[in-house]
Amino acid sequence: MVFGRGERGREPADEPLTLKILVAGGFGVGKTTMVGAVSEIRPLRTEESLTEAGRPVDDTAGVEGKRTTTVAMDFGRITLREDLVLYLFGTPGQNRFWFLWDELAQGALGAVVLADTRRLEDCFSAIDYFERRGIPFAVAVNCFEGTRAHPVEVVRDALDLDELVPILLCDARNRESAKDVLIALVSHAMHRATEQRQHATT
Ligand SMILES: Nc1nc2c(ncn2[C@@H]2O[C@H](COP(=O)(O)OP(=O)(O)OP(=O)(O)O)[C@@H](O)[C@H]2O)c(=O)[nH]1
Ligand SMILES: [Mg+2]
Repeated sequence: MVFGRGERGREPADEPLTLKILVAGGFGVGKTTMVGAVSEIRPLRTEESLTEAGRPVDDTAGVEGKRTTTVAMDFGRITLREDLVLYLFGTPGQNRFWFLWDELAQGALGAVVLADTRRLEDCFSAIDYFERRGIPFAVAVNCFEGTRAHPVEVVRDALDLDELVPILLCDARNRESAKDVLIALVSHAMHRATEQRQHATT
């Protein structure tokens, strides 16, 4: 028992690596939907009803069926491999909840920024937030039905994204599709961490 944890009957290698991932993006882009689609535990949600009073600030254009909005966070968990577990934190989409972001972002390995090509500008502030803090992120374009399919490189140009930032088309309601986004993000973040470590030692 090299690491002296034998008395608990578990080798350190038995403990999966747990990583914190944020799911961010503008209002109504599908963050809660994505966390719910991939989570293997019943996701924690903090939804409140959208009200008539909130109509001037809550722009539901494009998601007219939307009845609720996240007021604190979503929480879910997914085991990507037996040795790799992701804890997912969905952010609230509305600007009035920005004050929660710093707390949610603490210790995050990276973030998924969900985008809707009908309202691409809604994800600018999330992208700025992660770029400024050096938090790796991937952009996932949530393909709502009836929206024009834009090639990812067109979206990359429109968002002025670095060529290394992964950008994928997805369906936030679909588990496999959302999982692919998470895998792309984790590989990107790990790759960046390795590069930074190499830079630090040379
Ligand atoms: N057609 C379609 N509808 C979707 C998709 N993803 C989400 N929706 C719907 O779009 C609406 C918004 O989804 P949410 O997951 O609540 O969005 P959100 O980003 O968490 O919203 P806020 O927390 O209020 O910012 C819901 O009515 C979903 O059912 C999608 O891929 N396709
Ligand atoms: Mg939500």
